[in-house]
Amino acid sequence: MKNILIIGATGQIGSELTMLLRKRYGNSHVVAGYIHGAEPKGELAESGPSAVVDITDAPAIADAVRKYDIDTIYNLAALLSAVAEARPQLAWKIGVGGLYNVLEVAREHGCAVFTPSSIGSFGPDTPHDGTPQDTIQRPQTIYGVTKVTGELLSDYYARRFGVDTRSVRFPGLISYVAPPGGGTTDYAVDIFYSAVRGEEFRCPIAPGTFMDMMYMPDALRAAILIMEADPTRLVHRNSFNIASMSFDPEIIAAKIRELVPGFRMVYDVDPLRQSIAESWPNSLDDSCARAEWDWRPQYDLDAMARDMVEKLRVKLGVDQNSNIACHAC
Ligand code: AKB
Repeated sequence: MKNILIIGATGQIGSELTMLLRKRYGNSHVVAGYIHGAEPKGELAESGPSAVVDITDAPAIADAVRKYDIDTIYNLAALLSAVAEARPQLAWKIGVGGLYNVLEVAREHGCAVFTPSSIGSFGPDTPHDGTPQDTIQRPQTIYGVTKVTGELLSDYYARRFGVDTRSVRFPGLISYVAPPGGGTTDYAVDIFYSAVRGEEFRCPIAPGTFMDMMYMPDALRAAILIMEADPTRLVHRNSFNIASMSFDPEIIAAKIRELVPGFRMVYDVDPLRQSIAESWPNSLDDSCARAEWDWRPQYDLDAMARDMVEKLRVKLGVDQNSNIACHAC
């Protein structure tokens, strides 16, 4: 990777991945692509180049690729699972039409492409425990349909045109820098904000509903590692199961209570998110990623929860002992 374009650079993953890639490859070599209304701010805006790149606008992608001599594209544009159900046509336009635009530009300009897939690419017929790398993928959400299509289309471009496409299936991502917005797994982020603010958390997912989750530093490492992996070792490309932890709301609430005594959670189950969660795996088998590009997570539930609480206390200006916003600090 010499010059990198990130499409969706101001989102939950993009805002952190852009900064990490700038540290690794040099600020001027990583272009933050964004859409109007989601402009980069602060360090993200000041530390390197940025460009308006709407994934539904193929000429705009090609212009940025030419202007910055791009050889690698991180395609992070997507509507997450719950919002995608409210706007299925837009989800397809961005998830599949957008990916097609990226792949065509990559084919013409010789770029490598990373496009995340998701645990959402699986469905109710998939084995739910230890979900294998290669298994049934019959999702019932438009989000999942776009993700499976994206996996197939990316593999097609690799086989047919030699485009270097690679991907991982992200679990729910837990982070404190930018909010996720619109996913089924968002509760695992929101619960930390409520706990650190000293508020009761209304959980939209029912007890006993397990999903794979991952702390953002591991997800970012995976996205970089897979793109730097030796291609001769890759049996798979689009897309690799990766995993680090799996929990239900009871387990994460109990873990948070160890760090924030007195934390309260009640259930207010959202039928849409609950039905999506039930159709997804409980836990993935990531042995192919481990074997083909040495994937290993660094954060388990305990390490993730400790870091999240610590970082959010600083971000929200909350006193560690009282868990009350401390405006004098
Ligand atoms: C979502 O919940 O939609 C995403 C995902 C697991 O892909 N976080």
